[in-house]
Amino acid sequence: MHVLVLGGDGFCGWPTALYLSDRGNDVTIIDNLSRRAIDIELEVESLTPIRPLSERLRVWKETSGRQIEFINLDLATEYDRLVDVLTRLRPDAIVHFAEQRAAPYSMRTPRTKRYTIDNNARSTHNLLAAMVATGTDAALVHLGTMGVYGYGWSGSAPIPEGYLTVKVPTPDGDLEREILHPANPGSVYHLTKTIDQLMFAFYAANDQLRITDLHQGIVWGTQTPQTIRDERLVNRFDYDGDYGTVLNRFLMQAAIGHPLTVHGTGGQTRAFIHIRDTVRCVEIALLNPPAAGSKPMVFNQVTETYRVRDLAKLVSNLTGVPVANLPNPRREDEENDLVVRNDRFLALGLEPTTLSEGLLDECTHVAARYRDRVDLGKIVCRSVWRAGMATAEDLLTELPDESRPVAEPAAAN
Ligand code: NAD
Ligand code: USQ
Repeated sequence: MHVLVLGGDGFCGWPTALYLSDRGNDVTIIDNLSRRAIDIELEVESLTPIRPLSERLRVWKETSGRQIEFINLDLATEYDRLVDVLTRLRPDAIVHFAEQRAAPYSMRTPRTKRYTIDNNARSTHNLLAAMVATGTDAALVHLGTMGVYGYGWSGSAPIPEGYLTVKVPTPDGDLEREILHPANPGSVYHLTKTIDQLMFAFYAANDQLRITDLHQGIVWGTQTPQTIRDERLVNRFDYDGDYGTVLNRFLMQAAIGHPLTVHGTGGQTRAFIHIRDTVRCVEIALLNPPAAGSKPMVFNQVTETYRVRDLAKLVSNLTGVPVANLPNPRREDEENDLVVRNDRFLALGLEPTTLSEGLLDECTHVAARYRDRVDLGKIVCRSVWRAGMATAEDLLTELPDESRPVAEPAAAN
């Protein structure tokens, strides 16, 4: 199969491109390297030393014998070039990771809010319009988010995979309808994913595009069997206050003896998946596309749910690093339940990697190994959701003295 991996230089896209290449597919990465540019803007680097993309691709060819092509293209602004690429390559499948994906970055300033909407909505729409214009009948797999459902909307009722059956009262009795689950985004970034959903529904109905939307939870972990083959293939590991996701941040913090930065009570329950399972799920979705004319197929791409404070406790017990409860810079419920259906992936053969298997390995082999690269000034989240909420400075001064970073990193025990 010829697969285009849009956003193939990113945290999820890079290991997916390698995995699909390793499985015998012809892979072309399309990326505008904007994520690397945002690192420069935020003056932060991945905890793991990621190599330039040309070097990554050269090393992959040396270690696997397989070639991955790269096209530097901005999906949001270079529509005509995208049309040319689709016309020339005639892909069998397209995986779409290419969006600005950090909620805190999307809430940072009016500029980053606008950039996130412009980049994400235009990228997705350009892709759909270009597929129709070029008659590209590829299976399209998009990386969406669990955050489209919101948290706590349905209490302890399980979140279905994308659609909800509702009853509409009429004078002749109730009509049963299946509708997209109501959207309840918690950030401008999450809002873009709810806009994507509507575009997918429209293009699947109007143009018979075959679309799968993966509502993925928070990805943790770093390496896959492919990225671990050579240090120059290492995957990125974001730890900063904007791009670092919660569990990877706790692992990095434990490795340097920084108190674990729990926002608020830590009662927020979220869904998680290991990066190794992300790449497998994408392949499963590619191999099981919906039929032309069907509505977009939605999979909940999650394997476990945890409360943030329970994750912190788990990491703290493993490493001896204390937990610090900071004022929550976000606007979110202090406590929520989250029960998620993920029957589809399990039925199609996914065998999940659980926290209990992978956590110690990540602590010792990744976070501890690269701890000298941490910039302490980048750890606390600086983006706040509304004017008047605790500022970065407030957050920093709230950190109790006894919880400040220690010189000696804690060893995993
Ligand atoms: P990432 O930022 O590491 O990678 C995204 C890649 O897309 C980057 O390499 C970036 O340069 C590229 N890109 C962005 N805009 C582009 C454009 N206009 N044109 C071309 N390339 C562009 O993000 P990630 O963590 O790999 O996430 C990938 C996808 O998965 C995102 O859509 C994200 O919303 C989704 N997702 C991620 C997580 C997670 O925990 N990381 C969880 C759920 C869903
Ligand atoms: N949190 C802390 N301490 C921290 C960092 C985060 O308590 O140091 C809390 C946050 O307040 C939030 C939760 O942990 O309640 C999750 O935050 P996160 O940054 O790990 O995840 P989120 O902002 O939701 O975004 C990430 C990815 C995004 C993806 C989403 C999946 O960046 O691309 O869509 O996870 S989901 O959360 O399921 O919507």
